[in-house]
Amino acid sequence: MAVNARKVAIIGCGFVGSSTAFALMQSGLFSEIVMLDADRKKAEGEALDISHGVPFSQPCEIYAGDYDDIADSAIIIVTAGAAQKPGETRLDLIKKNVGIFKSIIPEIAKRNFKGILLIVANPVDVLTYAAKQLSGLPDSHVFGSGTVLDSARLRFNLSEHLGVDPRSVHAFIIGEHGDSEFAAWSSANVSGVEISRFCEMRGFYHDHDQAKANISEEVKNAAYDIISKKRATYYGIAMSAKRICEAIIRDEKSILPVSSIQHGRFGLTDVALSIPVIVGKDGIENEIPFALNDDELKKLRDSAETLKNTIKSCDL
Ligand code: 6V0
Repeated sequence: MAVNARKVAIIGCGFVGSSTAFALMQSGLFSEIVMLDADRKKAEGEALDISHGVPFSQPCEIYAGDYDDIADSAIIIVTAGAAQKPGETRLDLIKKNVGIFKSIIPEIAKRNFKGILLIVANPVDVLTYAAKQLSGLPDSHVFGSGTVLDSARLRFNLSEHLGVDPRSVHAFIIGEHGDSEFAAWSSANVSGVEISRFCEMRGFYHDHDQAKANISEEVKNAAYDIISKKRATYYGIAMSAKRICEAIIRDEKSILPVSSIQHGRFGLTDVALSIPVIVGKDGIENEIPFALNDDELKKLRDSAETLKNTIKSCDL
């Protein structure tokens, strides 16, 4: 089916799906937003509520639909799934959410969908791998939000620490979106200035390593922290999903740490995880020669191993 470049669909209209629709309505990227949920009334209510913001934004039709309505979307964003409960790890959710994906993804595939499938539900790396297996779409067209949110949290925390615009901070969290993720400090910089040098410029002369460790721990625990305070996280991920849609729809060739199926980079295959890639109208367009030191390479391989073991434990 031909793709309508101005149309996006969101499957799962809970906290994350509806916040994403709200962010996309304001972005002006799309003229049609279709919302689909197992609870049709929920999708209808969210679509109506968000539509009432349109007079303050740009013309956009937002409505609840079914699978026939979404088959020609440029992007289908999948947020359907059980949310993480306090004390539960992302990987605990796997069995429930793989089951949900087995009911959703074949519905998309059988309608000859030609657009991009953006996975947001958790555990996002495992579900990205599952979506690829279940959809039969090209690897470049199936990817997850991965560590785009975690990298935004890292950039934000660093920007607060260093007193600089987060947009000038270039730093990535890579690997699993979850407990085995880590900050790739060896390549982190503030517009070309190495992080430790920037710290010194701000008058922090000691314990750079401790400060970095504290910041990466805060990032890793951010979701747990927010969930313990307000039960769910949704605004940060909504902005992350919007950012990824922008890169695709405007063919920006942006470098983003989305979760992608690996084809041998750093010796990794048969797993989806986040290492920065170029994202544009054709989805994942190119890998980049992202440099890792020995310690980071080991962490990345350990993270991949964790994910592979999880993938093995689900019936895919
Ligand atoms: P929620 O508010 O419970 O919403 C989930 C929605 O999915 C509900 O409205 C359900 O009715 C719907 N749903 C369930 N099964 C189906 C189905 N088969 N078809 C259609 N709709 C269905 O959860 P919330 O929105 O808070 O979270 C959604 C998912 O996003 C969870 O897996 C979270 O863990 C995940 N997140 C991922 C993040 C990331 O960085 N990738 C960040 C935050 C949350």
